[in-house]
Amino acid sequence: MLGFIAVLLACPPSVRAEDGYKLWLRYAPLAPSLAATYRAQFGAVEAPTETATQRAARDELLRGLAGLIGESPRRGEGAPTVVLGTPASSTLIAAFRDELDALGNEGYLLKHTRVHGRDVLLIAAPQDVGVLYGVFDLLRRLQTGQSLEALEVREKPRIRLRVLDHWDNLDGHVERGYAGRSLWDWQTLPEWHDPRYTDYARANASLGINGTVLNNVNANARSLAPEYLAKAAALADVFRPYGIRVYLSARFSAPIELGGLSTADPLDPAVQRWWQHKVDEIYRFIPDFGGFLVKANSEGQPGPQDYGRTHADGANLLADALAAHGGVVMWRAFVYAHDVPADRASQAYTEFVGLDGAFRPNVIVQVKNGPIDFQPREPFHPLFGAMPRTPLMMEFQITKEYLGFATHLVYLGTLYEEVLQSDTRARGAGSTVARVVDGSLEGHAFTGMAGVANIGNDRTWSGSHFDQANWYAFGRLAWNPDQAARDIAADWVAMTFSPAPEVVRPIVEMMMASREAAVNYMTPLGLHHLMARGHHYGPGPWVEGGPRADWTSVYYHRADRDGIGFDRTASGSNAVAQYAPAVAARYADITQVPESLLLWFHHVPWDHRMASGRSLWDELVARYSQGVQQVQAMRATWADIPTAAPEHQRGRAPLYGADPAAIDPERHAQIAASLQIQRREAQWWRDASIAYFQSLSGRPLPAGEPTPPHPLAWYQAQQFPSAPGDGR
Ligand code: GCW
Repeated sequence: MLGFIAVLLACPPSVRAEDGYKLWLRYAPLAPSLAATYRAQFGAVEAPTETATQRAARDELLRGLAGLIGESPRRGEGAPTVVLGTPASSTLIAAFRDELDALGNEGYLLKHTRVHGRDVLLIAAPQDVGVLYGVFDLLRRLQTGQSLEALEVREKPRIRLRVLDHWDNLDGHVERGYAGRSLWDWQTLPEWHDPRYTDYARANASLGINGTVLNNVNANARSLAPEYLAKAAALADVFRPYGIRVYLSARFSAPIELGGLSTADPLDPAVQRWWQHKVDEIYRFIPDFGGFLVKANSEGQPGPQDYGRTHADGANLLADALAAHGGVVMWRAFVYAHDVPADRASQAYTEFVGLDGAFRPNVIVQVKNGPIDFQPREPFHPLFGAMPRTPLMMEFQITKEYLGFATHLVYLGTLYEEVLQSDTRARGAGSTVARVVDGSLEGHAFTGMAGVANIGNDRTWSGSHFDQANWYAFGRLAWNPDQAARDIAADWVAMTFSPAPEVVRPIVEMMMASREAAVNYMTPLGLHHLMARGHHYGPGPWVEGGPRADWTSVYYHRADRDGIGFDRTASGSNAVAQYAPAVAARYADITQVPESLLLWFHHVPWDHRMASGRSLWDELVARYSQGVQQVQAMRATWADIPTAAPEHQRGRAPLYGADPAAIDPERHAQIAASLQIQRREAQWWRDASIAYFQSLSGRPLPAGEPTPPHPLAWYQAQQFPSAPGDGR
């Protein structure tokens, strides 16, 4: 009986199991020895509490320290005082004004130093928000077990707009969302401020994300109606202390739908007046409103071309209305017209490149990472480097529309890194996409990076534990696009699971190989757009017919008895010519193009000899099988990572130290189940794709390659009318 009571006391029923809600901000107790080291480095905390941002910074620091190293009555004795603030809030910090001035509005300084004989640890910044960012940086150092000796860190973001794009509809459905329903409860706003809104803001601020577009780019004009502006304003109020501005997607035809005008022509004075009044109204609701994101003349959305005007005319209309308020326009370049028979990969470039220099200074053109649509692998978009007089922002997709939804473990840090480190050669070697996006290549101060959010009301936020890493990696790269995907993964694992090397090492290896695994089992060797129609769930390399050719798979793979691949060289669509000559020459040459992009740029005979010595056909089959094997290897790695004893599971004992290589059983089991789903679906992709391509190539499978268990017709007959995230 006594024993039973002891157990009850040790595990109070109110303690929540690990469910992923806390993201990378768990602040779980560190190993006793590490905690003791840090405890000796943190004395009293001196922090201003005048503004909401100051309070957020102080509260986060105290929360983090309490969780990681514990409350200690002895804390403070002989340890440096932690001083938070700006030159305006602290005379001590004012002495560092010169150093701080160089850090801009959002930078910060972390410094262990002596001031007037006092031992201090400074978290200092020109503005309050920098102090908040500095707190998160310092806590990250603790969470990842880094030394604080001789701490001296100066940071400022390399990119100005670091935004999440939510494709959330007013009815709560999230287009291409696999994490439940929209986080925004439009029904209970503006009165009810769900605490999740604050945690969302904290998580974003921990990465330096400073903007959020609340609604889908396939926009409903009603988002701009007063009742929804009041709701958006309530969210803006919650986010403001965390340095996050609210933006809205604007429907180009809103003057007709909301204003009752007969036209949305950007050159019509009545239309111009309507937008000016609308923008003035928005700023009455949201004084620091960020601006508009616009999808126009793309996939059926209205736009300036409906009136014979250009994308620049459309963007400038909105830019002029926003300019006096300091707002911006993020105008998307994701366009491909219905009536243009050209290779879809070439259309955005064709429509935009001639508009270089035609946009107002507060317009930034938002370009997807590749020329088609967030495929498992694409070459970088040819617009990067091709519009030197126009600020271009990057659009990555964080939600995994084409990479296995929320169940497949696919770390996107490596995809983002591959794109950002691609060399456009626009101004000679070293003209990376990162340097286009951070403005350094052409000297632009107006810069941005957007990520299509993978966030919903699922308890894990992102639909799975590992998809949190993609939100995390996006945010870290938006702050500094030259960070290494591997380092970011290591930080995320340490913060999310445990800083024990036995945990970090194998999980980082899994993550680093995971995107290539998905490429292999879905679209190897430069293949693309082979998914099922509409919902995009699962393989559909046979998709043909329907409203438009470039929504089919056969348009992209062009496989027949002789070969496979899209000829984008001079003998084909010549889309390759949109790249700078040095890049174009490499991609156009079948002996130089990387095999990873072979079938993107070339139509290749099945007998073509690959680097491995195999024929293209044999290589294709081998890659599909390799992808499945890679997922199998991830499962084995995961199974080897032990789960924690119950006291660790409840966060009552240090994860690191007592049982260093342990993960709580809840998350371990859920991830194991996801990997099982991924294994099954990778096999399905392999088998269906091989069955289909074999029906065209007519070739036997290489020795040892298992025959797909079903005939092609079986795979083609599979229907998934309820797959999540559909566009509608
Ligand atoms: O990736 C595709 C999606 C659409 C999306 C579109 C876009 C918001 O399938 O659902 O629409 O791109 O980026 O506009």
